[in-house]
Amino acid sequence: MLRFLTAGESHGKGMVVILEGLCAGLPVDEKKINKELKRRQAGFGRGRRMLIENDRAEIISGLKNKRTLGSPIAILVRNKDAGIEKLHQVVAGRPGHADLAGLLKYGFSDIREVLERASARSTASLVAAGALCKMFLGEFGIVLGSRVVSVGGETTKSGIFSRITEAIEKKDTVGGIFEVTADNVPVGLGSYTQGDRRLDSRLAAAVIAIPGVKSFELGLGAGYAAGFGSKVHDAIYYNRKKGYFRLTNNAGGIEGGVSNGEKIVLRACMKPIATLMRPLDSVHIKTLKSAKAAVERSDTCVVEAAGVVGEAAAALVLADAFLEKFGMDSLKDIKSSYAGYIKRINS
Ligand code: EPS
Repeated sequence: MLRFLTAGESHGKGMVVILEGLCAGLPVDEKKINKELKRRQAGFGRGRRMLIENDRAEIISGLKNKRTLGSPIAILVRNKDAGIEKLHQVVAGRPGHADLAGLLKYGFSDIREVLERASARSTASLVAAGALCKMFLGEFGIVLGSRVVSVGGETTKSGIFSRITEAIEKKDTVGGIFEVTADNVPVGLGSYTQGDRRLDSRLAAAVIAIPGVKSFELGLGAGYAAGFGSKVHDAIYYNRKKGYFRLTNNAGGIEGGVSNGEKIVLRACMKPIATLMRPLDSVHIKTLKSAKAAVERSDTCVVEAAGVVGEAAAALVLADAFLEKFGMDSLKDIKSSYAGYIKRINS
């Protein structure tokens, strides 16, 4: 239903996204997109690049009078630091980055040609597209949010802060876990009928596609491995006021690949950024002699920003599944289809 493509190099003219398949008639508030872009740039541990950039969305197509036309929506986020042609060569791959594999795969002689596109700057495009999806989902009361669960194994605010400070002082980097939630998702998005239709497989693919994400969990996640079935599954209850309900949500809002009406809760691990100011051993790609990995300006910790990107990834999947269930052409039609469905569910 919903497709998107991103383009752009980290120090090229800008980051681009085309989102196709969003219905006509959706009111679009550009300020909300910029707010999301700003959230992505924030967080303790972000690098100096974020002091240079002030990401703003320029909507190139797909709108008239601040409403979607149902045609592809193109958004440009310009880079202020756009000197790609003048940047120095990179000759020793950073362990953990796409550098070496990308160099060998595409037959380049400069790692710069890999890292410009492999950069997590591409997530600005994703967040811009996700912001539109959040606006669409908001029409139906669906609200997404995120939080940092842990950084470097620390789970308290002060512990997280000191772990990042420690990494800054040691010229190291640190990763962590972020959580994304979606409230008010109706029962019935996604399907158990085919693997690629499952809402959980679609969310997993979207979240794992975020640069640096190494694991994905839904609800209790790996915790399911430790408990008996009688202790981990969410018992079902019913009363006239609430309809069906649960007292627990270990499933994270999805059963059998279908949303079950509970809050969607997913978690993902963001690895420590691969660019180290005290670099690991690597190999010089011209001499093949031992060398220290390239040192580039980078971030110390991006777990908070990754949560914002995770929200965007989840919003794209949920909007897609929503359009699939309720129609995709006009917001008005989707609203009546949704109202009819909710009426049937409630009866
Ligand atoms: C990023 C921009 C990049 C990095 C970071 C994310 O800017 P620069 O490379 O000019 O410092 O700060 O990218 C990476 C962590 C990475 O591994 O590529 C951004 O806009 O989020």
